[in-house]
Amino acid sequence: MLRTTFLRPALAGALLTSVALATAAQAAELRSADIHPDDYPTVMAVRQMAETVKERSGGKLTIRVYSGSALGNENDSIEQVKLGALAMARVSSAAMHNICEVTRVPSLPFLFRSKEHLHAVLDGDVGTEMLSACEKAGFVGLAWYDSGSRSMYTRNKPVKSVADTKGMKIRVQQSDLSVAMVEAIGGNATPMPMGEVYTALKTGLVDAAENNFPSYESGHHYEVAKYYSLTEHTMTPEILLFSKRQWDRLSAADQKLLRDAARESVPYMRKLWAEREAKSRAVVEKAGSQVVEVDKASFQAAVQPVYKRFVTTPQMQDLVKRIQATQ
Ligand code: GTR
Repeated sequence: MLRTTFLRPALAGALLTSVALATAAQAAELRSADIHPDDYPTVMAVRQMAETVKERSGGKLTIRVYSGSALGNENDSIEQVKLGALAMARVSSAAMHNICEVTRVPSLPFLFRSKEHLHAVLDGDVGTEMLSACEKAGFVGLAWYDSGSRSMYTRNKPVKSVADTKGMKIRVQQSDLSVAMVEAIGGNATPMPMGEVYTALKTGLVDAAENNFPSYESGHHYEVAKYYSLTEHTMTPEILLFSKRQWDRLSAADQKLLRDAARESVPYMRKLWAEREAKSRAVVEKAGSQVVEVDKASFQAAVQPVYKRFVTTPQMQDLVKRIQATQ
């Protein structure tokens, strides 16, 4: 039985409604959360997956996507997925770092040489192994989605080399690895959810943040931090998670259908992502953001200790080696 007492009243209501509907119509509505708005590639890709699932199941299985943080921030969604109150969540894999340590691997700084290298890894055995690594923690990984490269952006002065980040207050995702990366470049890391970053930058609670072009643009961070420095320090991918509790109640045929539909949404997502990256960059530049070239080698040298500290198990060491050897 689900412990709905853990949930907010609205959420518990939605859950009961969907359970009731499922019983009435002998159909199951799966709910999926995303913090991004409707026109963001992650949301559009899961909606496409939903169409595939609906069509192939003859309407028996449906997925309703709640975008724009309607079900809370990423940590809230992850918690609900773990409890089985929510079927799916598309989150940054960084939001899983402290829950399932293997997910730290694809966030290691300067690990991927290019987008092609990232895709080769995520589409191969290493990607599959990392996707399935969180089952014990309660999460079935359905797909990796693109998130480009994350770069540093600042309010007051452009960052050109690692000397410039010394002493800066820098917002990071809520992950020990992200905190350590910023500390390694001399910054003071301030972890917080994405929804608080705009105000933190605007009020000067932080001097800087880091993200890809689409999130820098869609979160309006460019309005309050106009120097975007191409540090490209990590290529942390997005991950589509399914609740293990709900998964175990599905038939093998439905599980296969969901896995296939998720996998098939990946090429569509990548196409949307490439378009959105270019579009977002154009939007922010038009609005006055300065895109700055940096001394990347200085950042790369500074973050090396992070590998030793966070690549802690034989499995993670093996994954890193295989990633580095992937052509
Ligand atoms: C974005 C990612 C979000 C969120 C955000 C953040 O790139 O798509 O899921 O994790 O970064 O920095 O919090």
